[in-house]
Amino acid sequence: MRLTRYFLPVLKETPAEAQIVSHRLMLRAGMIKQAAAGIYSWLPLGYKVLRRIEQIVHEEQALAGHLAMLMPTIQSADLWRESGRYDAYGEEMLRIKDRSGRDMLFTPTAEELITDIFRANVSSYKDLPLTMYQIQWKFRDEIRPRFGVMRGREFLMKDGYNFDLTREDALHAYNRHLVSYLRTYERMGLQAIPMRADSGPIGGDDTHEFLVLAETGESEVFYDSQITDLKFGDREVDYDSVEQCQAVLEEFTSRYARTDETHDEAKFADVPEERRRVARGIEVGQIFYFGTKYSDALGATVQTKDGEKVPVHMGSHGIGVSRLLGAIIEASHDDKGIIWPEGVTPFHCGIVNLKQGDEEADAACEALYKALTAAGLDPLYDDRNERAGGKFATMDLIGLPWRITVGPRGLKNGVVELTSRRTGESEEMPPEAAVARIVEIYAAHRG
Ligand code: 5CA
Repeated sequence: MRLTRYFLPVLKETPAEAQIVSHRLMLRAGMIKQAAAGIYSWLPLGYKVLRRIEQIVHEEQALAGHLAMLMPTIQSADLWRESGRYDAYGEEMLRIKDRSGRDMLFTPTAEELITDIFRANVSSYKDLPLTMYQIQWKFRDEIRPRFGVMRGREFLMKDGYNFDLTREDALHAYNRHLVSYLRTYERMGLQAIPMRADSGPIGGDDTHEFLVLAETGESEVFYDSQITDLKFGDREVDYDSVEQCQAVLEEFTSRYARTDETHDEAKFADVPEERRRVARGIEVGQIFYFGTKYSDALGATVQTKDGEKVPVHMGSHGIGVSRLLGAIIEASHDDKGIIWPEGVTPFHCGIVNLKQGDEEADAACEALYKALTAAGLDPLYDDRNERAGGKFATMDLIGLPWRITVGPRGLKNGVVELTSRRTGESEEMPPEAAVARIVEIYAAHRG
């Protein structure tokens, strides 16, 4: 993409309404624009990151054997009356009437609708296990929408639902989701710690939230510092293996890590004092096992081998897709702007032409742009007629992890400069070497 043809409405001033750094930076970098309280338009740069995050979620869900689908945002109230949640959900649910006066609502989550699809189509144990998910907009009429996309009213969520014959099978699905989520967040450059939590309006006994540690997080968290040393890394886990998934769950949940809702001072006191941490975190996902709560209410049963009719065991599993942009920025920025992890960056690298209009500099930038594009990468070429300082400031603000700087002086010696946004370190090298380096870096980040 050439910057002169892009829509990047960066702001020079810090927007007064934004209280936390991710919200400020998303507004300043021209990624989002508020349309109403807690409701945002996604401008091209923000939408690009949102899609990168969605892509990682889709790839990791496919690996775990989960099926992508899509359910409507507007749903009939009838199903929600059947489950008893139409009244129980309270003021957070946005209720709508259609022209014939029928009660409709904007989906805050989708346990009812997916269970209805299941009961209409599945009747035998032979069709289990089954896990389907969607990435779809949700609406929750939060009392205090704030911090930009972190606590929106409209927000994008990945919500997945497992259907299993037995409690054991459903717990395996729970563990499988935990493994898959650990991989998903790490690919986004995040450490998200599973913490024992409270199940709220979704219901059920077993639930873990995934929290990214950040001072601006809305949840207070209590944990054993050893947990931050755990990395999923590139280990191989067979998703069909009950033992392997169970082992990962045990490894990642055996140390004390809880949100304030489930915190237990007495148990926390067992953690050696020097390892006890009280901090804040951003909840980027949650997994639930709730057994037959919805299948009982809606009559979703299957026939067992012996011909007996039993309710299916279910769980649901959510990732805060739009919230993740805020969480990633909270975890990765400096005073100049965003620092995107390679896994989610909107463009793979920036090309800064120090002397637009100089024949050689222009030609070198064009050649770089073509070579990177031919290698399957997506560069952003700052081809504006602006001074170098302004171009650097824009690149630093929007946070592309790598920048190639091209100027007449370097070109005389046959070199351009490759700079890391994270470390600020620069290295001079021939243009072809810079392309090769960037290709190599991203080869390691392909799914
Ligand atoms: N049905 C279940 C799992 S599919 C469910 O709704 N879970 S949830 O309530 O925990 O939401 C899943 C994730 O969505 C949360 O972990 C959080 O990251 C994100 N989320 C929830 N509310 C908001 C909000 N108001 N703004 C942005 N993200 C949100």
